[in-house]
Amino acid sequence: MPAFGLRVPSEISSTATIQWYPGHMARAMRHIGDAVRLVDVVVEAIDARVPRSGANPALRRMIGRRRHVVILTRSDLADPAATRAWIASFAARGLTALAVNAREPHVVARLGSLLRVEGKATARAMVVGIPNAGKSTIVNALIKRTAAKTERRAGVTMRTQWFRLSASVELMDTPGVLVPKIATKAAQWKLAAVGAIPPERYDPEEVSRCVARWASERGLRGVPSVENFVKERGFVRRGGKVDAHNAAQSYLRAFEQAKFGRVSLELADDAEAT
Ligand SMILES: Nc1nc2c(ncn2[C@@H]2O[C@H](COP(=O)(O)OP(=O)(O)OP(=O)(O)O)[C@@H](O)[C@H]2O)c(=O)[nH]1
Ligand SMILES: [Mg+2]
Repeated sequence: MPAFGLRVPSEISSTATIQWYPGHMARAMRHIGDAVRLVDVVVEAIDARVPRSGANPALRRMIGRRRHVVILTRSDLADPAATRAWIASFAARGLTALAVNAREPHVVARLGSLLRVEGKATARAMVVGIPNAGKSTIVNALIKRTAAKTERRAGVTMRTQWFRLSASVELMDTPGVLVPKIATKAAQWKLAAVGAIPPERYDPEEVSRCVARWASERGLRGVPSVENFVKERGFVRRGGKVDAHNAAQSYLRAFEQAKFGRVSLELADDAEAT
């Protein structure tokens, strides 16, 4: 018990803050800030399931008035109607947005023409975004070989790196960067749920409960409660005790791979603060 018998209310102590801003991100932010002055086009990769909290406002400020193309990645995992509404909403703000499965090179190839700059022998483009958004996958799809390292976890690319896409286009891959402080609880659990934050930075039991509660409030019947998921998957150990941590990790993995259906966690016309 803390001094003077003060107790932290359970609802506060049970919702730990989720933050992640390692040194390499601060460094990357400086490098991106320097390099952005050299580029003609900035490709901003955003997970289509979180177009609001998956965008980094500090990167947006750096992009300024440069040619800016938004790529909504993981459109294969997002709700197609929600993605269409987001593209319209970006267009209304004067931004070109494409929804792609970045793992399909022929789909990403459509982006190639947006990177060329008339009258310039060599156009330079850079791909930016938050961790695990699919930036290196886009780079590989564009240059048609596995040149940039990609993995199913956040924080894989640690340094900026130039690649030659063609005789007329050079492309820079950059490390994923978050803001130093993710402002709201909703943005924190959503970024964890889409894999932008590494698992050691959050409690999977809490994030899985947030996903389940959010889906239930919206009547998304394909997304089970954690309890039902545990029952269906038979997560009961000998002796009847459930390994809640393991079950929560499996729940989040299933959500992340769209096993509960294609779910977008943010809608273009949803006023919900993130
Ligand atoms: N289903 C699906 N998976 C994707 C898509 N784009 C990327 N991925 C996968 O997401 C994971 C992360 O992709 P990366 O390209 O490494 O992401 P990144 O933005 O470069 O990540 P960092 O370098 O860590 O910031 C990889 O396992 C990719 O195969 C997509 O459009 N759909
Ligand atoms: Mg990368």
